[in-house]
Amino acid sequence: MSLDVGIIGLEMSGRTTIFNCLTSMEAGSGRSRQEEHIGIARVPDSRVDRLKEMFKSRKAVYGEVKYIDLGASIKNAAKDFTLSGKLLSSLGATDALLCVVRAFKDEAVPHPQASIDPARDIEAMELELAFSDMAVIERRLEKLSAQIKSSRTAERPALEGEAVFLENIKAGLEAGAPLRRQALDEEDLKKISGYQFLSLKPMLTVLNIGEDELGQARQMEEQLNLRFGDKSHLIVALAGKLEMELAGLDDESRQAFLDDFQIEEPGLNKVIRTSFDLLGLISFLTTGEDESRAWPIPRNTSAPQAAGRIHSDIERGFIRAEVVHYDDLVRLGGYAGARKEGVFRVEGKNYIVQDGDVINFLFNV
Ligand SMILES: Nc1nc2c(ncn2[C@@H]2O[C@H](COP(=O)(O)OP(=O)(O)OP(=O)(O)O)[C@@H](O)[C@H]2O)c(=O)[nH]1
Ligand SMILES: [Mg+2]
Repeated sequence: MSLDVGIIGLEMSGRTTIFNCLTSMEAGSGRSRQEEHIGIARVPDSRVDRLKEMFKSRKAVYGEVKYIDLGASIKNAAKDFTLSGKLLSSLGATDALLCVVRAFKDEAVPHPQASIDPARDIEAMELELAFSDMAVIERRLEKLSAQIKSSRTAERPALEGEAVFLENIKAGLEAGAPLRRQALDEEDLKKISGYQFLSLKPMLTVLNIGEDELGQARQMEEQLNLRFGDKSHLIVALAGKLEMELAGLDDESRQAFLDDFQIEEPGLNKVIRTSFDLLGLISFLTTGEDESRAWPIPRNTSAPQAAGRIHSDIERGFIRAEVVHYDDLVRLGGYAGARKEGVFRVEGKNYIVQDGDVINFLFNV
């Protein structure tokens, strides 16, 4: 299962630069290139590397995130009907949004608003998402009102109920609350799942900072998170241009570079991991001669459903799961130790898989 993340942001904010770092691609950046790029990033997971070493697997396989750099901005799309249809259908199908906001100073790179002000730009992006959703709601309300007029009495209450509900969430949007921040219960969410609302999607805002701002990065993140963050919107700082240089180095030079700048890990890893967390995903692990591998799943996935990620046959023919947590497996040096300590368990079909479970599924087809 790969996760699809759509990259949005103002023009010349560094979207393509960050897309290139994330996916190790070399899409052309600068001067408003409007084409769409798609690339895959691995979710870094040191547990996979450790398992590969312990069990001498031939390869390591990581979870994946698919990033889509849309090229065009939502704002331009608002002026252009064909562009907006294409953009909205690409964005609507994503699992989450990554919004690039410029913080770096560089006279050579023009800013559409002519000055650098990340808070203003975050607000502007939130507004663009809200406007896009309001337009979708208005179109639906127009249709509903015609339907209500021509409907039979028995059908009317349901249609009227939908209209009231849509009016309510639209009022929320107008008052400045993105849908992800409105109190919607499971039933509400089911009602609107077909609309692919943008302000409902989890969002990661990447503050594209200059390397001279690395010292203040933490503080900038904190301030903006306090003001704009919520449980489905996180703001992280990343030095886009520096990261791009980092991505082009071999492992050894990269480490030297990180040490020089006193950076604990490449900011990209943080971005990839955070996109993953934001979506409420965890990973279970498998290991063997062939491969050690991380399998991303939503929280609260049952053992048979998790098995289904590997192959539908394993889900259908599920018998039981042999489970040992990664931490125990490593601490006790392998399966023999884990069995002796009693931390090697056999779980049935109601077991809810936990992050870091190393699992062997037994099945029958
Ligand atoms: N100094 C500096 N320049 C950067 C940074 N990130 C991007 N740039 C430059 O800013 C310009 C725009 O970057 P892009 O990555 O193309 O931005 P974009 O949002 O994809 O722009 P368009 O798609 O053209 O609207 C390029 O010339 C980049 O080299 C940064 O962190 N620091
Ligand atoms: Mg671009």
